[in-house]
Amino acid sequence: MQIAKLLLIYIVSCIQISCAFSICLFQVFKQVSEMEQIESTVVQNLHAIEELNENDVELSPQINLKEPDLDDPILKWAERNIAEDPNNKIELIEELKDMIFERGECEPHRMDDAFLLRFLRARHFIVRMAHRLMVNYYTFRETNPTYFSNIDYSKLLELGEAEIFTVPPYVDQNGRRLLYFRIENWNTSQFTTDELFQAIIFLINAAILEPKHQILGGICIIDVNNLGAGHAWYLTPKIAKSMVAVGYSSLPHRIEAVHIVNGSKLFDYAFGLLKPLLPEYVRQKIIIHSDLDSLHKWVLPKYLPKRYGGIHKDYRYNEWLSTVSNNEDLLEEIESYGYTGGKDFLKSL
Ligand SMILES: *[C@@H]1O[C@H](CO)[C@@H](O)[C@H](O)[C@H]1NC(C)=O
Ligand SMILES: CC(=O)N[C@H]1CO[C@H](CO)[C@@H](O)[C@@H]1O
Repeated sequence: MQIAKLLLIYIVSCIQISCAFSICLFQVFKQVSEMEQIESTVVQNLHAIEELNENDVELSPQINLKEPDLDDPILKWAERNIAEDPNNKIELIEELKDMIFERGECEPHRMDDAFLLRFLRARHFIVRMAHRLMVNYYTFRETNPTYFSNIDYSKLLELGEAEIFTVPPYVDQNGRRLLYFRIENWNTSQFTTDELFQAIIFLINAAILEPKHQILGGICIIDVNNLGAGHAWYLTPKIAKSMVAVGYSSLPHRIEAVHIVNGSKLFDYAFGLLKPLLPEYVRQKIIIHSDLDSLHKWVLPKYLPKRYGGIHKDYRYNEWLSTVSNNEDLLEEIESYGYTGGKDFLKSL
């Protein structure tokens, strides 16, 4: 009986994952087909990162809101990889502004250069696509107010303590911010999916304030250890859609690679079904590691926690947030996102 029940749960969860993924894929396809052409450069991007070595990029837990100096090698990298050209940057920002007014599809809460630049950087300075991203961004905010407002900050802290998401205070060998997601730590009766999204969006919003992060993009490491039917129940089409929105289509950032560790049969099965359908550029960004050596080819052990064969302790994101919370400009920015009380929350850390 017990076995039959388990089997049933297993099958149902497989089906649910498949459904959710298909819908998810449909969304990805819609938004990504266009992305595909330009993102072929991103694939090279992943290889081109050797261009930067650790000597070029300093390690820093702080969020540096200043634009890189003109002689910073990161700007050369930006020119080659995301088409950021100091000679036409201002022009493109103006073009984006004009497009926002002309089309009237969104009403940005701010229109300053620094803000618009985030969208341009996330879309390789293709104005039309940066505009699309901006429309998506505001639509996402409007349709999912629970992800952005009425945040219970004590829950955000608890979630950090539970180490479901982690942002360590170091960056990887290429200067990229790392985000860890450990599914096994998610007790579904402790945190709702809304709370998970609130936390991840808050973290991304803080990270993307940094010009270096806007340029280089981030790295995501997903540990699917003990991924179970209990979690799979929550992977509804709405959640899948939100995952795509957060990961690709509706926030002004780029995820340069998603590393999956600790895969299971359940995960392999769901992913194997869908992999052939994934657009090339998304597929190339998702790397499933069967062992740690494989992960180390992408993220050097020097920039990993001990649990993944690295050298660092497990940090909580609370520690990272408390490091960045002494930055007044950053606090103002957080407030400007509409995070009421966000400033006091960060200050209290
Ligand atoms: C999950 O959270 C609930 C509610 O907070 C708690 O009662 C339960 O013991 C937790 N389960 C585990 C495995 O930690
Ligand atoms: C291959 C891999 O990443 N294995 C890890 C799976 O999860 C456990 C517990 O977190 C680790 O100890 C393993 O190294």
